[in-house]
Amino acid sequence: MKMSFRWYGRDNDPIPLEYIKQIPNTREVVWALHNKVAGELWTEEEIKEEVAYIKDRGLETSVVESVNVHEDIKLGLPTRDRYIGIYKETLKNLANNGVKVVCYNFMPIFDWTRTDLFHPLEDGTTAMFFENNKINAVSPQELIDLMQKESQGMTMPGWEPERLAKIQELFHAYEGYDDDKLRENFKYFIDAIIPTCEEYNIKMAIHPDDPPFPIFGLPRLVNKDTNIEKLLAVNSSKYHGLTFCTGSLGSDPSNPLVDMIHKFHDRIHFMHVRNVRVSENGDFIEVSHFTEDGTVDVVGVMKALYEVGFDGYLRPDHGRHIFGENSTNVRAGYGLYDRALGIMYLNGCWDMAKRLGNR
Ligand code: CS2
Ligand code: MN
Repeated sequence: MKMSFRWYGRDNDPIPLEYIKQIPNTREVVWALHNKVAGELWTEEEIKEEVAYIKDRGLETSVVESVNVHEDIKLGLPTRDRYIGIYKETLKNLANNGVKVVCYNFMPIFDWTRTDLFHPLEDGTTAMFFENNKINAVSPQELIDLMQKESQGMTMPGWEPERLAKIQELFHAYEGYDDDKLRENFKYFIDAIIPTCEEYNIKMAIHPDDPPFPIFGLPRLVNKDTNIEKLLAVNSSKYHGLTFCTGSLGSDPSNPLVDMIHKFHDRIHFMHVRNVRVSENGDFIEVSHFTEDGTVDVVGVMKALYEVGFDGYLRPDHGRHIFGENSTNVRAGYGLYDRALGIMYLNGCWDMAKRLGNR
């Protein structure tokens, strides 16, 4: 297991790399060129510069999250071939600079969605919250306004204003799309890029839909056991794999996370470990990594990973905002302290699993 920490880049993340280096067992920074919009080429020079900046500070750069997929590819428009060509070029450039794994998603229109980015928890901290009634009461445009207001002007990856400006057109374009149609377009994309991935030794790790149920009736591909099976079956190459996010998948408590790790482990290249607390009515809030704080069996997840011999990358996913962090000084879900505490908990679970062996 290789521990990692997501970082948004210099001038774009209040957390200095020097602090990340102080978190025990953490050698890898999960990075991206966050100024890039979907469909834009990441040039070798830009990649080299970012990689050198991180490496000069003593950290590694094996994982990128995310190279976003252009909407025309998801929609299967004739222009998709051009964007697929650019995507392959970006993958080559990343691989030539030592990148091993790319996390991405295939959700129509919206990336991750929450209704409240700084919701109070009973311990005096705040965390990201998803409330079904609130989602059901707003239009897509109102949701965008709400997310933008909540984030206090910090850009949120996957929520680029350029793309969201066209929200009505996009919804129109997806009319009549169901899961099968989206999966067909996914197959076209993955079949086209896998030869490049194999040749250059760079693995694709698709992130689950977040939340794992439909928003505004849009199709979903990566949300539960049976769908993940179907998704992996579209191309049998190991280079077509998963980011297994326990927070996203765990927001649907019917997902048997431990069993799923045993079932899909040879296709899991990247782990996001996060705990959530799901209420009876399906609302969920992101809590600390401590197992008892939420509904995700974090200890069971770490034990399962040890048992299957997981040697991929792992990061704590979102954390609470604690020790004075708030909407003015951190990116929602991506503060320093709770993710660092999370790492120490995950390190502890892993070490204990190792010590006990497969007992
Ligand atoms: C998610 C996403 O794991 C996360 O932080 O909330 O933002 C994720 O990074 C993307 O969907 C992956 O493409
Ligand atoms: Mn995640």
